[in-house]
Amino acid sequence: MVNKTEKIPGKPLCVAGFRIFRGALVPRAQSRVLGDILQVIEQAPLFSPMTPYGRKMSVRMTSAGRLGWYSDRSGYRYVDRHPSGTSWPSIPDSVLEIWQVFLPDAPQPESCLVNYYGEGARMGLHQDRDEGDFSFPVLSVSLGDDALFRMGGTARRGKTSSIWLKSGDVVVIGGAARLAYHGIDRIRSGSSSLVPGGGRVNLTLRVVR
Ligand code: MD3
Ligand code: FE
Repeated sequence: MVNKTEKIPGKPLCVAGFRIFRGALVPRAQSRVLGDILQVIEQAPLFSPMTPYGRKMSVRMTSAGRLGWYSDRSGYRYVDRHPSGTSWPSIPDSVLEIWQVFLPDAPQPESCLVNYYGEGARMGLHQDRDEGDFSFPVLSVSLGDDALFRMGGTARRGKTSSIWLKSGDVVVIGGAARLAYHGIDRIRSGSSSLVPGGGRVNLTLRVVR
């Protein structure tokens, strides 16, 4: 149910190691994965992390797997529990299957971050550097509304370029791109009817160590 055909967008993001597989998940697969993620959210409800600077993030989050990403006044980090005190639900098989197809030689992911973007939610330009090991790629799955994704290089002030990520797109980020600055500028609200109540769900699978 996963098409592993690489479709580089018209205006490619020219950073080595950034690979986008447009429409890798057919609609039936998108529904199955989303259904499994809605069950994760039932067990580990979405919350709005506080940045170390004391601002509430507009993206709501939760996680599956041994470790989940967390942030508060003490900083960004991976923790083994949801803020409620229970351990994170396990990563659904439908999600592990996608990792297996794209990264058959990598170890199993230890974390599946679930990002929910409602109307007006965004994610500022940042690097992902809270993991102990950057040698394995990160895999992202987009579900629901279109998102304007921006990516630069490894320097904060470098040039950036943008592409729209759509429901069913899979992105594999490795090599030089692993430490590139990136963010989500905005969501095209109402562009997809996949997520009940609207919005966008992004899954980010990682080997954390
Ligand atoms: C490029 N999430 O959770 S996923 C994040 O759509 C995050 O929710 C975005 O950035 C989202 O940290 C983007 C695609 C992605 C993930 C990791 C990357 C792109 C990346 C790491 C390095 C460079
Ligand atoms: Fe990120």
